[in-house]
Amino acid sequence: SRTKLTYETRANFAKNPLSKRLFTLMATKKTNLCLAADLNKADDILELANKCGPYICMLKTHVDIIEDFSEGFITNLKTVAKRHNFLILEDRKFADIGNTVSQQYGKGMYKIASWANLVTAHTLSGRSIVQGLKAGLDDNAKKQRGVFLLAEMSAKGNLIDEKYKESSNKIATEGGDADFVSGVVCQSSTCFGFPGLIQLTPGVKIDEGVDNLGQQYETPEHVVKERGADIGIVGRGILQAANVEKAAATYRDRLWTAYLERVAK
Ligand code: 6AU
Repeated sequence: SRTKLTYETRANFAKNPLSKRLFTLMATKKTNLCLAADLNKADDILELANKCGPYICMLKTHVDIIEDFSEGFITNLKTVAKRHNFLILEDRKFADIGNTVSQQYGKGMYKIASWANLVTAHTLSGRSIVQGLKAGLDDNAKKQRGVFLLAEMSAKGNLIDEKYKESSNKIATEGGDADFVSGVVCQSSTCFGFPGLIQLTPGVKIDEGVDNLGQQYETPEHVVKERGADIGIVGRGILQAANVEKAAATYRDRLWTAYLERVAK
C-alpha cells in the first residue's frame, strides 16, 4: 500500500508537479508538518511563519480571516516561504460551479492564484471544480499550481458518506484533469490508493479530544500510523502553545518519527 512507501519513492509516481515538489521537499527537509496559521493579523502570521518556518513543509492560510490583508503581506509571506523553504496552501475550500470558482481563484481582492502554490476545494460540484481552477491559468502557471480535494472532514456529524468519498477519489485520480490534483484532504488511508497523491489530515493535537465547535483531534502518531496521513495539519496545537517555535519542533519530531516508523515496517 502507498503508506509503506517513502516520500522519495512516491515523488516518482506524482502526476502533478506540485505534489512531486512537496514530496521531495518533505524528504529533504525532513518534515511532514503543515501549520494552520489561523490568525487575524497579517504581522502575527508573518511572525509565526518566521518562527515556525524551519519545521514545516507547508503553511496553510485562510486569507479571508485576515483583518488587514494587503499585497505587501503577500510579498512578505512569499519572502518568508522562500527563506525557510515551505509551500503556501490557501485553504479556500472552493465549492461552486467552474465559472465562479475560476473568478474566485484568480480575481477579486485576494488574487489567490497569483501567490498560493496550492489550494483546497470541495468535490460537491463534481470535476468541473478542477476544470474551473485550471481555466484561469496559462500553460506555464498550470504546472506551478495544484489542488487538494476534500474527501472527508474532521468535523463531528459531517455529511460525507462512503459514496461521496469514492467519487472524490475518482475525480482525484481519473480523467484529464487529475494532473492538477496534488492530493486529498481526508481522515483515513482508505480515501485513495494512488501513491502519487498526498494525504493531508487535519484534526491533529498531542492532547486528543474535541473543541466546543465540533472539531475532533487525534495524536500525531495515530493520524500517521493508523489513518494514513502523509502530512499532519496542526493549528491550535501550536498556535495556543506558550512557545510556538518549540511546539512546532515537537509536532515536527513526532509526525516525522511516526512516518519513519510507518515506512520501516
Ligand atoms: O488544528 P486546528 O483545529 O486549530 O485547525 C485545523 C485546520 C483549520 C481547518 O480549517 C482545517 O484544518 N480543516 C480542514 C482543511 C484543512 O481543509 C478540513 C477538515 O475537515 N477539518 C479541518 O480542521 O484551519
